Amino acid sequence: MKKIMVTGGHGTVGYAIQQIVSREPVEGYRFIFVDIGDANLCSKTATLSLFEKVRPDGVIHLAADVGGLYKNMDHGVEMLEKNLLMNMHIMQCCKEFNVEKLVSCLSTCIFPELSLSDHIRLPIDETMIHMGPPHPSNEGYAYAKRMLDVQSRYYRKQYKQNYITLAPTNIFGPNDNFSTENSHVIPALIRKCHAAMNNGGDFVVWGSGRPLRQFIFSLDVARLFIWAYLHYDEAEPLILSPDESQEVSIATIGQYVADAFGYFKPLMFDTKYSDGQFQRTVSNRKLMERYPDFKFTPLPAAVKKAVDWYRGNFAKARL
Ligand code: GFB
Repeated sequence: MKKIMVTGGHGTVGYAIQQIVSREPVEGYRFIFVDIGDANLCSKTATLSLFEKVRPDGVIHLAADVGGLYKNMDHGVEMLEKNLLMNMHIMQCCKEFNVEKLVSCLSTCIFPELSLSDHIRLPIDETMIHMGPPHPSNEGYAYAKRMLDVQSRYYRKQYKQNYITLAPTNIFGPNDNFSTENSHVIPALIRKCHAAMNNGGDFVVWGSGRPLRQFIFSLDVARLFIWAYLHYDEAEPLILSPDESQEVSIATIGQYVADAFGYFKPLMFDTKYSDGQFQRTVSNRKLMERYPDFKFTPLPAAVKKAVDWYRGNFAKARL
């Protein structure tokens, strides 16, 4: 039985992988979920000790200092430095312990900002990752993740390591980070709508609601990470996203959250908050070529699942 160590094992995607493999075991593999309680990956010593203890055959590296638009805008230094350190230590330890496969996690927010590059067009694809600067709102995080792509390819080329990278679009789902200030948009809206339902207040969406995003349900991401661990072995990143037709405005996703709660008052918009990047439409053509049978969870149903999880687990939700 081979051991796959999942870093960030109790985060949104780590939790989703736990849900999937507990119901649908992957033959020949055992999953070990670790988090900062097991080792602070910003420390090389702690990371080495973790690898000594677990001795994984494979690694799915999800651990990151991650957050939504407003955390990225206010904490660029930490998002850059902590992610560079964690990624460096994971790459080095995977080589030192002869790990047979490493799957690392990028993000679609790291691709070039359309208005800052003459070399890209929408929909963005995997070939464009370094063809211009990322959006200023999450530059620190984006450059740390871009180095993950570079480092992964260098280890493949120089040391013949089977390291791959996957680039999910905006993820949401059960056991998300629901904090008001640091979370991504959907968990933040879930928390705010829940509060509005309970205290009769307004359900306030930050910004204009006009920006566009493609969202992917965490359990879909989990299935795709497991599939990629077993079947994707290419150097180039692979975007994990529903196709362009599934792109929605922030106002629309806010309405999906309201509908899932049965909140019937009009959404309010607070435009003193930044909208961040307006649009970053990505193509999932390459994923569909590699995995044509994959079915994404329809967005309204996925939002309802996330809302239902929150309502049922409110007391233990990460706030
Ligand atoms: O998920 P999010 O915070 O980050 O979404 P990005 C930001 C968009 O949602 C902006 C609007 O247009 C916000 O104005 N929004 C509305 C809100 N209400 C809220 C709210 O209460 N909280 C938040 N956070 N947003 C992410 C990166 O960028 O892209 C992630 O931060 C990841 O790290 C992801 O890479 C793919 O979508 O702008």
